[in-house]
Amino acid sequence: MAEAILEQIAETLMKGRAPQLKELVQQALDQGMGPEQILQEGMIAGMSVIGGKFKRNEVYVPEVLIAARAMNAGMEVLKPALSDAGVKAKATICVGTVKGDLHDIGKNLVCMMLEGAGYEVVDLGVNVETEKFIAGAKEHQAQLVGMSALLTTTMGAMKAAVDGFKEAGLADQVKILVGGAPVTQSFADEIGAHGYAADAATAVDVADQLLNAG
Ligand code: B1M
Repeated sequence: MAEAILEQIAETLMKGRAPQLKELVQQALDQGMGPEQILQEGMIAGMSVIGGKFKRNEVYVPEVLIAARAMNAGMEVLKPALSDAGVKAKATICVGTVKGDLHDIGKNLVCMMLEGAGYEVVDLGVNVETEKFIAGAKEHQAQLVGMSALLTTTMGAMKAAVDGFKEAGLADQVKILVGGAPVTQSFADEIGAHGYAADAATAVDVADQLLNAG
């Protein structure tokens, strides 16, 4: 019985059916199911399937965006129950596109996948200066900061931001994850970022590894 509704929640999320998902989440809560179980075994399970398919090019950006929108709709219903139950996010992550760069589609996708995996995500927006990354990480006590760059010309701003964290003495406390079309693992290593992810689904895996939050 419990398995059936959790499976339905995962399936409905994968299909991106937001209103139906809200109803199912409410139904599961009404049946007395714990909000964490609904989140982990229903919604996050569905989002993980979408993430895996996205990595294997079996689904594309629109499908992920639609599933993420459904996830957000389901979360509206689930959030009050989660906070009543004292369920905490896995960790807090600040994400932004670096200074000089206005591309935000990939960054938004990364935010959605991280949220879908149970992280509290603070979206710092685009054209984010080093100081704003640092202030954001401090204000929200983020354990990880994600930086996105889509232009070869803004990769330097990514290096400057990573250097800024080192200079501020935060490099040991706050892990830095970088990504974006021109960014590579070797560039990430060169600038001293802790992690690199080629796509939004891998960003979740790398965040889990860096934060031991799998
Ligand atoms: Co821009 N643009 N653009 N653009 N644009 C590119 C990036 C470009 C490759 C196009 C081209 O010439 N072929 C080129 C860059 C060339 C280069 O530097 N090598 C380019 C250029 C030159 C420019 C302008 C300079 C053009 C001009 O004005 N002369 C200008 C710059 C503006 C600025 O930022 N200062 C500009 C402007 C724009 C628009 C405003 C028109 C628009 C952006 C709209 C928006 O984002 N709201 C735009 C778009 C849409 C693109 C393309 C077509 C698509 C980018 C995109 O959203 N892809 C792009 C060409 C292309 O990629 N085909 C291009 C989809 C998205 C899901 O993928 O962002 O790569 P992506 O994200 C992926 C991964 O990279 C990864 O995960 C995501 C999902 O799997 N990822 C991360 C991303 N961030 C991550 C962070 C992580 C981990 C993974 O950890 C934190």
